[in-house]
Amino acid sequence: NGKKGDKSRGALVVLEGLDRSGKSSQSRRLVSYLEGLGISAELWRFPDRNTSVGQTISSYLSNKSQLDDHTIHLLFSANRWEKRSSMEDKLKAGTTLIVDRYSYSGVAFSSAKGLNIEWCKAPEIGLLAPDLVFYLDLPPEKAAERGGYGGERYEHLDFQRKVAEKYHLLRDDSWKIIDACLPIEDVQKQLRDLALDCITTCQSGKPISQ
Ligand code: T5A
Ligand code: NA
Repeated sequence: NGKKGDKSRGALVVLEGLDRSGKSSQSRRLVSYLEGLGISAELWRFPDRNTSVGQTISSYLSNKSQLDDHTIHLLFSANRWEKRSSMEDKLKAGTTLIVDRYSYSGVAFSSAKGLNIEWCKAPEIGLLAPDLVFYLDLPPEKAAERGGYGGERYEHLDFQRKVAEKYHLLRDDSWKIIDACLPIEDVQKQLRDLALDCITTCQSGKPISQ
């Protein structure tokens, strides 16, 4: 770090929250905003449904297939592991990654089904640690009203309530809790300044951690 000729690295910024909390809307806007400032930024999302693991996950989420709870948990994790080295390469090359869901989703959703939370965390160990996590905080009842749930496996109010409880156990120093009840543009304004601060910190030599 800090060696002459080293390119400053990008930031790993994650958006988390219940289904319909606005993660995809906000991630897209944030990437456009950063690009507009001339900052190299890319939008990533998990599950990444394009890989073969991702297609298995997608089929499970749309109720086209059944899998044991442990098995699907490990597939969600594998879907992050298969992207780990390309994420690291991007960050080292100076690109900021705005990631729509990450390990916190993995642990919150599976433990909400009743799986042991420590067991759920284990396969995430060694993945890249986010520099910043935006938790889009929205009461489950409000989320359910938004555009209606589309019928994927986890889109039920009682289950989303359990997921919200699990998310609250996972909160750490990298988290910023954002009031996701606000209008889209107001939420976006808050994300922008916090993301820029984080990018500056990463550029000035904060190491990538696991
Ligand atoms: N999952 C995921 C696991 O179980 N384990 C894992 O490891 C991972 C990674 C699929 C499912 O997989 C689970 C979690 C999920 O159940 P997904 O493909 O990311 O995950 O699907 P969803 O999270 O369900 O994506 P959604 O599209 O439903 O939610 P978003 O992205 O949070 O919300 P968004 O931006 O699409 O907005 C939803 C609606 O609300 C409106 C939007 O216009 C849209 O209609 N909206 C607002 N309305 C009013 N005010 C605002 N501020 C608004 N922001 C957005
Ligand atoms: Na989404």
